[in-house]
Amino acid sequence: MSDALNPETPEELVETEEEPIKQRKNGLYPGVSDELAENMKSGWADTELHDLQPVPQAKHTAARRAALSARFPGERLVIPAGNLKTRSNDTEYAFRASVEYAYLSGNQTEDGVLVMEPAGEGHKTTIYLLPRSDRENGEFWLDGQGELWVGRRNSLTEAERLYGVPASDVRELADALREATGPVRVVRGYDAGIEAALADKVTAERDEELRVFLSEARLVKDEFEVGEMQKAVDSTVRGFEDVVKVLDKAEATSERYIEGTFFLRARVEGNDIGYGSICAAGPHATTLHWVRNDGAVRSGELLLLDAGVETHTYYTADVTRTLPINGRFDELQKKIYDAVYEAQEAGIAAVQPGGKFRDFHDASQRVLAEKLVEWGLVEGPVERVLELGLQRRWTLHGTGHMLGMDVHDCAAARRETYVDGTLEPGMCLTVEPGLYFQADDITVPEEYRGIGVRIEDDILVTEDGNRNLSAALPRRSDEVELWMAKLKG
Ligand SMILES: [Mn+2]
Repeated sequence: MSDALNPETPEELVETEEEPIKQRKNGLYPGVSDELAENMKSGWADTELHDLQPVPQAKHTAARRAALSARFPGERLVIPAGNLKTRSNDTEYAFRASVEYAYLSGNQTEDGVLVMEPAGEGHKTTIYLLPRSDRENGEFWLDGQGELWVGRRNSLTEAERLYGVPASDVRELADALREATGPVRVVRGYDAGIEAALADKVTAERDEELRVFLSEARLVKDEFEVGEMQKAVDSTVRGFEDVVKVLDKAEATSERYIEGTFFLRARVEGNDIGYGSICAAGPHATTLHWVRNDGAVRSGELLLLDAGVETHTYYTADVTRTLPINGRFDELQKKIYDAVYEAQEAGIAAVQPGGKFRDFHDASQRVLAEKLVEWGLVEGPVERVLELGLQRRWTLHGTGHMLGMDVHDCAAARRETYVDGTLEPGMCLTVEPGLYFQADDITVPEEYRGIGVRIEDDILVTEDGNRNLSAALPRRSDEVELWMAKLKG
């Protein structure tokens, strides 16, 4: 990429502490000749797009805003997208808009802010964005956020067409918010500038109520969201197939080959991976969030791959398969795998509308506790093990979570609507039991040590039961072997 060291870059564009490029607006750029400055103002075609259609989710975002409006009548609601975060010097981390903002607007642009202002019985919504760069004042090519550097933006008129709400210049928003009167709430944690402008008007308690409402609003997915979830899962299925096809290359290199292979699929078909891929070969499978992915991949061991593609609209899959690297489970691997499979079957069967969220966890844990007692790893009876939670030395984590725009979606929802809540059609969650025998666990026979198995699928609650969105990936041990044999050719 081009930077300050590039000899083509005029010396005066080097960012200094005293005078960051972003602040050098409205002319007077030392070292730029008047002739060049004048020359750069003109000779640019009008590229305004006149035939834009609304984004596909526009009618759904309108319904979501209507629900929010009804919950907070008469109050100004401020939902920021967030700002770029510096990685080093003038490079930034890849930007991901806040889910609250993307959910309500359909837009994902840095520095964007959605404002819902009380009007009549409801609210008037405005999306605040950085408009197209001004060619007259030089910001187009001299400012770090100039379109010449970061690419063409939508004009505010284009944004209105795309998102179905009026659009305004975000640079004027902080002042407007400072001057505004009346009750206001902001989604915190994304935009320090906007929060500072509202500092003496908001309280943490009231802002938290807004955040909780938006988290709970996402518990039940609408039709558009379910379609996006399926897209995310379908791409993820292809990513898993990609990985099986290159296991020999991973054996020749490291887990990184698996990570890179899945990432390629995620970037080509979606926006990104939904979370750091866990590419855990051999004993790494017993580390729940193994994302270093720098270990050896060995024939005869298992690969635990936990990965998900995120769609362009931010919906992510979250799928795990535990695969024999050489294509065949050995006897002990199969025994442990089949136990986890049985636990997952029991868990999936417990995902029912009207049932408790907790039911699938309890169903899976019971099966795993039974197996551990049966294998002599923990003393029965099973009821005692479950009551004391003794199975958890090897089952380690909860059996699943809500899934959507965040991999652990709806995290701010209250206990009574989520963890202690009741399942409803349109909810989407993972069922992911596992068994993990740490390499240094001397309470289990030596041959168990270093084996970790998890199977994770994405389950939609339907009117009459559930649908496994990731059913295209085989789960039963014999079907996994057949599938791998076919892919490896
Ligand atoms: Mn998960």
